[in-house]
Amino acid sequence: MKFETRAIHDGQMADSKTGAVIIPIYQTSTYRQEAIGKHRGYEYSRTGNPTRTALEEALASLEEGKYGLAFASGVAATNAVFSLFETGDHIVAGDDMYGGTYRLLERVFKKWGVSTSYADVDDLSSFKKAIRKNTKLIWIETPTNPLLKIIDIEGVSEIAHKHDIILAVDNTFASPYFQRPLLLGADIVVHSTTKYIAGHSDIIGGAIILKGEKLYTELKYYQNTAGAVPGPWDSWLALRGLKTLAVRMKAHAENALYLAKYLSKHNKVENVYYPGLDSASNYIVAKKQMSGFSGMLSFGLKGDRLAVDRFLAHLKLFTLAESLGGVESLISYPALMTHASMPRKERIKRGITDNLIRVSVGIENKSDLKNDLANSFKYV
Ligand code: P1T
Repeated sequence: MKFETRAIHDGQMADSKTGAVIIPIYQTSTYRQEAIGKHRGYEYSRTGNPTRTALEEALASLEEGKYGLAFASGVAATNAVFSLFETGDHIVAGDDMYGGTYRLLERVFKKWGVSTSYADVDDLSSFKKAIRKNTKLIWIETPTNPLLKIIDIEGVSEIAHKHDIILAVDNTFASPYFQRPLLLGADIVVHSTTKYIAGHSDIIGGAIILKGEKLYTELKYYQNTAGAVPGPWDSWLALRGLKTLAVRMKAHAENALYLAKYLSKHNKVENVYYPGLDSASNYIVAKKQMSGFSGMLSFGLKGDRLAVDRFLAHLKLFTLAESLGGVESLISYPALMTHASMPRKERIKRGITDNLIRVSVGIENKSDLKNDLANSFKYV
């Protein structure tokens, strides 16, 4: 079956007892056992819950994996992956990534003796150069947050596997509709399901999708042991969002390309970051590994922080907020929002400048969106 069909049906068969077409919200913490250890596959909802199972199976299918694991947040899923390692182990990560992932590596795992080196995401060979004898994981996001850089997944996978290193890809920005890293050589896919998967800015959630049984067994054990699982209500909302992922992603991408083109011609815009512009430095790789360019873009405003404030203050449709991937358009200021945990020097070095604005393009009418931006530019 094709993606659109699987998003609606996989893992989501009609309820065998009642015929309910939609998987119920199994709002229960525990399950009756007929005798000690004799149960129907569920004992306790931290370990497993049927609504969560449906979400895990649907995600595994859409990412072309064999196994899915749902978590209470994207960060909880990321934390589970990093927890595979121990003191003395080393991680190589791309140098453009969600600030919260950077914070987890630098403020939590570092003090436990798991160190990280950052590779230049624009230069494949820098991943190879960053590898040490004790490197166990390469971690990348693509497209990256917030600069929308594209990393060649197949290229990094070749480097990782030559050195017996696990490759994990955070696929949050692309969603499985536009990119399936497991088919490109990744061992682990991570999502913040808070974003495009759930799609309506109403839950916090995360997921890991895998193709190999060994990693699945380890991470499933960790999921139950550490316990950062989503409740059935949030699992159900993520599943409900998932059903329309394909139609939403097409609309997000169409609107984002339209706005990226508009912004690149605007005299108050210094530069635009959107992988779908054929002028983008990473367009060729993006075209090779993605079937569309998703709904995220960033741009540098000509001017200083005050100009940014004036621009943001006059927007009516775009809401100033963290997060992304919902049907409504959001706008954010990475320097003091998503990447506030990164020291300024480090942030500037990575290109997250004081005039950078990030846009999560929603699925409203694209002319309305453009007009809202056009009006605000008048005040810059
Ligand atoms: O917020 P949470 O569900 O825990 O997901 C963390 C996360 C993981 N990976 C990527 C690529 C992300 O962008 C995020 C969260 N990002 C935001 C909240 C944001 O506004 O960028």
